[in-house]
Amino acid sequence: MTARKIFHVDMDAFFAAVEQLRRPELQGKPVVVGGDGNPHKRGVVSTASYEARVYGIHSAMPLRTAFKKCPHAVFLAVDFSAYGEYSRKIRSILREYSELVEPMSLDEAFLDVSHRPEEPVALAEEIRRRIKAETGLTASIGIGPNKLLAKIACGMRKPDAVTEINAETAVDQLRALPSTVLWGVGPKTAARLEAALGVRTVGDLQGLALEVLQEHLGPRHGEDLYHVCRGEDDSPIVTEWEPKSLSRETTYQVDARVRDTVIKTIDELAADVTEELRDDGYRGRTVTVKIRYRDFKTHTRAQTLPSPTDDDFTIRTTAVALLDRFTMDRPVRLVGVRVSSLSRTASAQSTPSPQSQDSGSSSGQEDGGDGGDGETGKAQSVSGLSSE
Ligand code: TTP
Ligand code: MG
Ligand code: MG
Repeated sequence: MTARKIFHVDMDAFFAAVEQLRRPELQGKPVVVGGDGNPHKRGVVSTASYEARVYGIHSAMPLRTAFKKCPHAVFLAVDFSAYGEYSRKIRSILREYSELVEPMSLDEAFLDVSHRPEEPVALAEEIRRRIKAETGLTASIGIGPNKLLAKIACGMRKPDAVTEINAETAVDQLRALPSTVLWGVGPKTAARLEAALGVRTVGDLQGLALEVLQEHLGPRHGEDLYHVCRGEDDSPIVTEWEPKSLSRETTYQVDARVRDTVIKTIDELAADVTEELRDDGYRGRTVTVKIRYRDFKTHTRAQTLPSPTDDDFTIRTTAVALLDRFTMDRPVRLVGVRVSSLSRTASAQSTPSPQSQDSGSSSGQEDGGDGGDGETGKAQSVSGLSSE
């Protein structure tokens, strides 16, 4: 297997950073986000700004404890919808750099950038710059040959940093870290390993024989940890990709002979498909146009875009441009537009079923006519692409 390049992107003090962005007067101040924002009521800290962390406040701490540690901190209620909006923006930026994005939580994702030509640190810096420019928020990125090391690297230096662990030096770079940075070493396992074997660091684990680990943790977990403490991990990026398509087609009442009529239809169908794509929470990468001629011969032409999109203008112009790759030597009976290679945008909540949709109904368009919204009956703007 060729070496992989994996990024782990994690936003800095995410909920608190969004709050500080929305209320600039909170910048530079200790901000604690949790519960309904009342530190005298029950509830725990979701997160604290780095200014509040100085006082020892951290996630999962009771709000009352946080208040004792820093009474002058600003306490705010959790506002998931605001954080979700930023999360979606960030994911769409990440998807511009790779199709292989695995979201882990609202503020965190793995990204496989093995195919990218850029030097990884420079690429990570570019992504951070993009996130900062387009959201106002800072992110930290860990780089590694696998998910495990990318995630550990990300946690090593925060906030606002890029950290790389490479395969050759991983064993050394991990040595001094506490054993809990590893997958499969939660507080309970860590306590057990420390009590039984005096293990505190990853280096301590690296010094143990496979059999010793298996004896204490069981055959499976013991073997996993034997590899994990050496930075070995071959788990794949699990994406949200679904190989489906969305399409619309329309059959003319009277076969179309005029090129501009077909252009107008393609544009309207593309607009409809794009609208549906957005409503269902998808982006598409491949645009296909289908033409059925009067003699029922059916041809398709497709164009794959550099990255998935739900941009109305891009999809419509791509579809219309595909008409140049057909010979318009016969009257056209049916026109279809399909967008495929779909990826889910983070905003999608429900599970729609975007199968190929062919309404089969007729549009009522006629050659040279300017009416006809296609079978959906929606009046889409045509942005000057229709006849004259
Ligand atoms: P984290 O990425 O763990 O933390 P963070 O982004 O606040 O800070 P940093 O990454 O710079 O260390 O979690 C992301 C968000 O998830 C966090 O802003 C709030 C929420 N969260 C909770 O609600 N409860 C928790 O226990 C944790 C850890 C996070
Ligand atoms: Mg974070
Ligand atoms: Mg996180």
